[in-house]
Amino acid sequence: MELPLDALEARAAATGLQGIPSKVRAGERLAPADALALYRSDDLPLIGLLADEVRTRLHGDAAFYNVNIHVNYTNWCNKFCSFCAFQRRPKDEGAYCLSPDQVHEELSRANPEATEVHMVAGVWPALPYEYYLDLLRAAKAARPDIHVKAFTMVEIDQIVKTAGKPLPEVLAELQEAGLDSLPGGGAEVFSERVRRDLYPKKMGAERWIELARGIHAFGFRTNCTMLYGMTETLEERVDHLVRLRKLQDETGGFQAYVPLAFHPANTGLAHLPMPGPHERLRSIAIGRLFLDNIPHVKAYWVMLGLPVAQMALAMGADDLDGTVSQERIYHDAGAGTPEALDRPALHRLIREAGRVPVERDTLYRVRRRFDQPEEAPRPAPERPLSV
Ligand code: V47
Repeated sequence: MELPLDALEARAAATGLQGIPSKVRAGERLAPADALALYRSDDLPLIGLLADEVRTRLHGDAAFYNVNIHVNYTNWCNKFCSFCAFQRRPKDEGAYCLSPDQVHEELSRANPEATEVHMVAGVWPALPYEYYLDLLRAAKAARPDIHVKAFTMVEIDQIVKTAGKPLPEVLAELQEAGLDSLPGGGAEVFSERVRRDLYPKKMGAERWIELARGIHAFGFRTNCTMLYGMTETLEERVDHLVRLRKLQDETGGFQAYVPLAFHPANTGLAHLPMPGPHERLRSIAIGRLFLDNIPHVKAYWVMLGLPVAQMALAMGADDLDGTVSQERIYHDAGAGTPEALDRPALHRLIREAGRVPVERDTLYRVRRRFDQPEEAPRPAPERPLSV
């Protein structure tokens, strides 16, 4: 139900958000100054309500998820980002690098219902180009019908350097070997100031954007992310969103925006607090309101925690990601969420939020819509939930 606009504007006027409800109701694009006002405002109920209006317009009562598997094929990494708990040097304790055969075995044993494997990892320049091609071939050999969503822009940058070939040629060879689409990671926050301070060995915004542009032009879909809650300012968060929206105007290649809350445990920034539930929900809602050209906003439950992910469905998110399993990046950084959720658990989360579970494939084609509630609700996951 849409509330009367004058009531929304009256509330907005009291909390410094005047004019924003009218723009949202009219489907008018928000200005960067509006995004900044939303980030500065404490009025989460109003921001969430506006974002929910946009979500309803786009997706009705549907909340999407997929059945997927995560494979973090190596934690060897030479980027040494201070926000990362996953990275290791090859001789460090806990370092690993899966062979293509091991990936094959892992996927052969994984959930037979999975329609997607999400495969990302650290960057180690000594790994040969053939290794990446063999990983993809191994995934497809184990599961010929699975959609392989793999490699962040940071990995692609390294693969292109290792291959010594132009991007389109590399993409064609990766596609031939089994690559179907790419996830959204590696963007962190586009601020050059934050990059120099916290992840100076990683590529800057210009290169990330150049690669995403080339990948979209080639024909692959990707997602996009923003890692927030480190030392970036609110202005820098807005600048990140502006750049994503601009690129999407140009290419249309982003399917979903996934705001990623910083997890400090076991990282070089362990003294920082994790963004609280209020901030996590606000980031979802602002993403929905500002990124008017990106169809989906994902509440990645592994990172948000289950209660916040569920509430995010009422504040602009239309997607929970998937069943997931074997995820290491967030669990190494202290995420208290379960290792995986099965389909009934995801359905329960979605139904409790008043939405209808819709299983999608990676490209958001609907596989099944579950209008009828399941007969027997399943018990809650055994591990404690993080909030
Ligand atoms: O690239 C790493 C971030 C990303 C931490 O596209 C951290 O569908 C918070 O991109 N705290 C990987 N964030 C995850 C990712 C992702 C996840 C789910 C779905 C999709 C998608 C993409 O996680 C990394 C980095 O930006 N990250 N360490 C940390 N300590």
